[in-house]
Amino acid sequence: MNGIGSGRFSNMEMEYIRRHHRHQPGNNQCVSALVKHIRAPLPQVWSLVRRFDQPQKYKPFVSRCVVKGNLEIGSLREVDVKSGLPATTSTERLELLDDNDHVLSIRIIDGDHRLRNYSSVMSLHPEIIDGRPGTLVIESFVVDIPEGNTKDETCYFIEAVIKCNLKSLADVSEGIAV
Ligand code: A9S
Repeated sequence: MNGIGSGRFSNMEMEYIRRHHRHQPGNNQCVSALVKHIRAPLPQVWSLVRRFDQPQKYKPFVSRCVVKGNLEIGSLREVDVKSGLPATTSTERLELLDDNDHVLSIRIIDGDHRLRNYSSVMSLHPEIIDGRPGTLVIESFVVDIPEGNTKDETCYFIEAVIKCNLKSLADVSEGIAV
C-alpha cells in the first residue's frame, strides 16, 4: 500500500492498519489513513460511527440521509451534502458493519461529485488517554485519482474532509454527557 508508509504511525497503529485496513490500490488510485485519539469510551464513539443511516450525527458536511431497507450489508444510503461543497448528493453502500471488532466500511457508488471507486474503512480501538478510557479511531480510504488532478491533490483533499469528520466525531463523542 502506498500512502500508508510507516513513520506516521506507531507500531500498534500499523498492526491495526494491517489487520483492518487492507486496500489494494490500483496505479491510478490514492490510498491513505488518518488516526484520531478521542477522549471518550469506545462504546460512546462506536454508537455514533455505526449509524450508517445517520452520518449527520457527526459529519459536518452532511445535511440529510435516507436509507432504503435496514442496516444490512449492501444497504444503500442517499446522502445530501450541505451547500457550498463540490457535490450535492452521494449514494453510498454499507460494505461492513462489525459490532465486535468495531469496524465500518462504506463504498461511494454514485453522486454528482468526482470521487470514483471511493471506499473507506473506520476501525475503533480502546486506549487509555491520561489515565481515562479513550478511543483510537483509524480511517483509511482508497479512491481513483480524477482526470486533471494529481495523486497528492486528491489525497490532500480527501484527508482534509476526513480530518474534519474525525474532529467533529471527537467533539460530539466527548460532549455526550454520560
Ligand atoms: O464523508 C466521508 O466519509 C468522506 C468523504 C471524502 C466525503 C466527501 C463528500 O461528501 C464531500 C465532502 C461532499 C466532498 C463527497 C461525497 C464528495 C466531495 O467532493
